[in-house]
Amino acid sequence: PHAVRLKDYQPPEFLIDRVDLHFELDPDRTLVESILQLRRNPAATRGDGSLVLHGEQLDLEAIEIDGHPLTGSEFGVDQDSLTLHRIPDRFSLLTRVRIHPSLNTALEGLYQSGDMLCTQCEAEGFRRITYFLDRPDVMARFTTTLVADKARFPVLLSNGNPIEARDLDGGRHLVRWEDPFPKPSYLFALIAGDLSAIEDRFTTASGREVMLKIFVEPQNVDKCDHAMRSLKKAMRWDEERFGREYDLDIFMIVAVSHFNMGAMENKGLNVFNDKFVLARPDTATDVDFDGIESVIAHEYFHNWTGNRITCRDWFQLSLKEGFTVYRDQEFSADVGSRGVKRISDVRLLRAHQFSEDAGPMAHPVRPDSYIEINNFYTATVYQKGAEVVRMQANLLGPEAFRRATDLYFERHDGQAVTTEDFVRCMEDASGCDLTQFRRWYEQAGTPELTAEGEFDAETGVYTLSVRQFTPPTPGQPEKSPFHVPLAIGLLGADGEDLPLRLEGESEVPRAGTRVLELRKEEERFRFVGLSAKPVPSLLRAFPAPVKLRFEQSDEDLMFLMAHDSDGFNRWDAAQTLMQRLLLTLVRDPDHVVPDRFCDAFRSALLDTAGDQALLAEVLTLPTEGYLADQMDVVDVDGIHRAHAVLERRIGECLRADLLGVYRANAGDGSPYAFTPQAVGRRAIRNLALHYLMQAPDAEILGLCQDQFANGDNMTDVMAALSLLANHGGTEGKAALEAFYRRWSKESLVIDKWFAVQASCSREDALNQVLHLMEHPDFSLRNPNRVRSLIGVFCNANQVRFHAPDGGGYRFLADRVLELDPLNPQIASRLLKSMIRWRRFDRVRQSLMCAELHRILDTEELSKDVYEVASKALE
Ligand code: DPP
Ligand code: ZN
Repeated sequence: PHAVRLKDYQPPEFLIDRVDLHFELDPDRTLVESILQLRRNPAATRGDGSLVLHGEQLDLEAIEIDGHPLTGSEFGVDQDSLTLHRIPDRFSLLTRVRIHPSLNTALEGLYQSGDMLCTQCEAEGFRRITYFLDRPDVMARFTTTLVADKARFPVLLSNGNPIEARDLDGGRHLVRWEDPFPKPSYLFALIAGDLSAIEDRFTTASGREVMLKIFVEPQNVDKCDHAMRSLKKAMRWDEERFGREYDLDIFMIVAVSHFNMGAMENKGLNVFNDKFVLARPDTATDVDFDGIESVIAHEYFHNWTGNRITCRDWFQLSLKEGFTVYRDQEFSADVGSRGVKRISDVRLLRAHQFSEDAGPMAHPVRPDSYIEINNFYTATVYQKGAEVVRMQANLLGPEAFRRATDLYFERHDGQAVTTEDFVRCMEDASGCDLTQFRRWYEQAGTPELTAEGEFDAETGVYTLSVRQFTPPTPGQPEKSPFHVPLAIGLLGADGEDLPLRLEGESEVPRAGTRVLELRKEEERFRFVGLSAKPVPSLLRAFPAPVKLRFEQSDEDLMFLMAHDSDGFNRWDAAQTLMQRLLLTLVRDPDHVVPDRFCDAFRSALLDTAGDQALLAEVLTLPTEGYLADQMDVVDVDGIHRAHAVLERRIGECLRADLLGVYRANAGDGSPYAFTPQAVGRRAIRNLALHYLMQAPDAEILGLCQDQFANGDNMTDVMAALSLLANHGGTEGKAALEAFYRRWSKESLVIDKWFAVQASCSREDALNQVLHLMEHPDFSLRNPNRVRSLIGVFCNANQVRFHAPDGGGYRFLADRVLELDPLNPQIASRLLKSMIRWRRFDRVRQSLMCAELHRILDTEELSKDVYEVASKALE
């Protein structure tokens, strides 16, 4: 397999103005007739007179140019292309191919999910449907005609507006769709099935009436209300915040149960993993409700950031994904709790993106090469990409940023562009110089800031020195300094923010946060006019995706935890304190958890003034995985033990207070509501139960069993089930059995049942997982099921996955090799849990290495798995 490089980009030699597709749908054998209107691209250099179209796994039955069938010498076909020799500058190409949806286990192109047929074309799936220039800078107008058996497939959907529907002979029917907007092939979609829909309407700001429909399998029609509410909220928000209106007469969402990704923003016809559509209070948790709201918004927002304006090539993926993630994060912050949203986004970034940046697959937000693009739908492109947009928004300020996005939409509507075009709009609308800032797109790696503070009591000057260093990443041994916005505050002895006046400034600014800009490798900031040594609060609201090293005493951290006006930094101070204590416990198992830690924890717990959801975040320990990232050599068992010791200690020494919090936050009998207040109440209550259950007596166990049996919503039931399963014994077993009996018909709930067992840290976890692979409900063909059992075990059960006998590694490699021929995307995604092998001790290193070699030595690996395994071993 060879790498594709950004520097080799060439504009397409031909453009496609119109596409007419005609499908005769059949799960085993679908006929696809395509008529393309092609013309030479005036902006391209002339090649050798032939044209190569993409196409994979297509049985070609007919081919014509301008109505004339081609002879064998006029074209050539191989595994992944169709070459036309000697072509005119403008012509119409007809091809007729057969494809086989029921055999398509990769879930790319047209495939079967249960009884329906559906498509996934991003990034390069359209070439499995017909011959095409399957690249995002070829934008065409599509008309799609679908013909199928009417009883079996009464609903036939594609992009755009429906323009014709009629019955045909033989029990078949025909539906025709027309999409007036030019689009790249990756945004094509079709759906055929026996589906039910809920409907609603939306009137846009300019008075356009839009029909909204969510299609699901009939048994799920009672689980769509939350998705519809979320959609309408997102549509309104995008009008208000970004001035973006919807542009077709109909907007459709379809829930599919076999899906590689979260969801897909196809024009006018978003196709979703059903996990991000279906929710009822008794089947879905608060986390699920939250995920649905943000993924519905994300895909809807793509209509402008992705569809109307798309990517020139796949190296620009973050142009649409980073920006759209930023937009969905802002949406969630506006409709929910901004502080909690920021914390959970940063938690995710630190857990996944920072570790990606520190591993063998590290790449810039705009990568410069790939072997398989599907491997680059990453935390770096998505989450770090969103941070890079956020930094620009903050550097410009809200008004200039809005002018800049308006300019972007106006200047590039209907085009396929680059991240450079985006940054230029930011500059042109604001006058800011982002020359150095562009390095955030070009250089991989997480910058490490080292800060030092010094107070001179005589002059009243506080000097903050900041150095930046970015460690080498594959292919980038040396880095240039980044342009880093630093939002900081200084607290006085009373806990209030002080005014931050830099040396040389005559005016005294208002007290509060100030944004400094770090551009050099090392800079010094001198704050004057201070009467006593302040307590610094650095990186407020996390202004840049960086790591910070700053020696701050436990006392200062506790002070920040209690007083910082920035909620994010109150949380971060608590996390740093807990992390310090946990790492001390890892190094020294005899270390005693100090009383003052429990006191600080208690006073935070009993502070009823604040937001409960925020409090739950503050009082949640860093995960074992995150602690692992803080060590030079991961001590898997030490971390697990330390984590357990601290959780048990909290449960014991705060028993009465935790019980009080548990009781005080019981529901008031009103029905489930997905509001920030109600979510916060459940979060803090379940966190209290979590600590109490670390060393439960009969009373606590009884509470947990009662919550499991009588909880009226899945958030509470799942919290209790997970605690009981970890507790084990007859109680754990009984709960798991009861849960399965109750929910055996609800596939998304059964995913939770698999996941809870896969994440169980009991010693026999791997055996349990192996046993569950034999369960009649387990299937390697369903990505959600694979992720629930195998993915959760390998990623969320650190101590068992990394068992010193190598059993976890062998298990993962076996699964990767089993999955690769079926679904390479899912196989390679799983394999990523083993690529950071260098961070472990020698024994584990060699065990992981051996498994990676075993994979790499296997014949006929997919490009997906080959790329990950080979880069891991480089
Ligand atoms: N559907 C995926 C997403 O929205 C890829 N575009 O992120
Ligand atoms: Zn997206």
